[in-house]
Amino acid sequence: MKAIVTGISGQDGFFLSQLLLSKGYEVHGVLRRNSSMTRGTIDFLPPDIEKQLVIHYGDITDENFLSKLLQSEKPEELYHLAAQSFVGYSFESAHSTYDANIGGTLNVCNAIKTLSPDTRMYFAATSELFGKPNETPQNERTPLLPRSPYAVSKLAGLWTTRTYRDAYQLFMSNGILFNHESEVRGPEFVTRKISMGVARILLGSNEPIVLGNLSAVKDWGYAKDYVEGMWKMLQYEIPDDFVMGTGESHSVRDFVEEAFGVANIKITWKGTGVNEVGLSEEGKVLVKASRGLYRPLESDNYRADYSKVREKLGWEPRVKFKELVRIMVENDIKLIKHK
Ligand code: F7E
Repeated sequence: MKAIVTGISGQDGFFLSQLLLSKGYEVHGVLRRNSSMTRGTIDFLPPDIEKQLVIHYGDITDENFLSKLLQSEKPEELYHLAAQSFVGYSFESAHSTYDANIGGTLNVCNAIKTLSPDTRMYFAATSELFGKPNETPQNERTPLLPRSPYAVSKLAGLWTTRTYRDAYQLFMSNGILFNHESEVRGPEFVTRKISMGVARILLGSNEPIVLGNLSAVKDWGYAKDYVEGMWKMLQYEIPDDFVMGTGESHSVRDFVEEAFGVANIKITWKGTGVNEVGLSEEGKVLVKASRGLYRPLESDNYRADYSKVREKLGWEPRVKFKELVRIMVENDIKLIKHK
C-alpha cells in the first residue's frame, strides 16, 4: 500500500507517518521547501523512521506539482493535512489562508479526479466549523456556523470534497476533528504555550505566561489517537464524514491549572477578563491575560459527540484531558532540563 501525506511536517503528519509505516505502507510526504531548510516535525522522527519516508518538495497551491505527483505515484490513499492551520493568524491573513486551504484542497481534489480516481482521500476538516454552537455535544448533524477565516476556508474544503464525492463517485472522507494536541504541537498553539511556560517557570523562570481568552472551552484530545481514526476512515466501506473528539469540555483556565498541577504548583485566580491573573501560593504572577491575544471572534463551547466513529469505526480516544496535559508538561520539563 502506498499513501501520500500532505502536511507531513506538522503534528498530525508526525504521528500518521509513523502509524502508516508500522502498518507496512510506503509513505510519501509533501513538504514545502523553505529558505532555512527546516523540516518541522520530520526532524523529531527517529532516524530509522525518517529515512523510510519518500519526500516530495512542493506546494499544494501548485496545481502542476500535484498533478505530476498523483500521476506518477497513484497512491491507494492520500491524507490531505496541509493547511494554514492557525486560527488566530487567519484573521490577519485571510487571503493566504484561503489560498492554501481552499485553493490547495481544490488542487488535490482535481488531481485525484483526473489522474488517480481510485485514490481514497482523507480531508482534515475541523470542529471550528461549528463556530459557537448552541447545542452540546456536537455531532455530524450540528449546524456549521464558522467564525474565522480559517473555519470559512475549511467549510469550503469540506463542501469541495463532499461535492466531488457525490458528483464523480470518489472516495473522499472528512474528519471533523476537535482540538488534538501532543508533545510535538507547535508553540503557537495554546496548549503547548502553556506546557512550555509551566516547565520554564518550574525550572526557575520569573516570566509569566501571557495568554488571551482564558474562558474559551474546547474538547482536547491526543493527536496520536486521532491519526488512527483518520486511517480507519479510509478503511471503511464507504466515504463519509466523521466527528472525532473526547466528549470532555475544558477551558483554557482548566488547562493552565492542570498543567501547573503536574509541576506541583497551585495556582489561584484573581480579576476577570483582560485583568485576570493567576498567582502562586507566594503571590508570584504565573499567568496574565492580554487584550492583544484575544481574537476578534471566539469559537468555543465545544464537546464532541463521537458516537458515530465509535459505532462505525470502533474508534475511542485512549488519552483524555488529564493524561494529555501530563504527557505535554512532563515532556517539556524533560526538554528544558536537557537543553
Ligand atoms: O487556541 C485560546 C484561543 O490556537 C485554543 C487548530 O489545530 O484546533 C486548533 O485551533 C483556544 C482559543 O487552537 C491563547 O482563543 C487563549 O479559543 O491552541 P489554539 P484553536 O484555535 O482551537 C482546531 C480544531 C483546528 O482545526 C486548528 O487548526 O485558546 N487562547 N490564549 C489562546 N490561543 C493561542 N494560540 N494563544 C494564546 O495565547
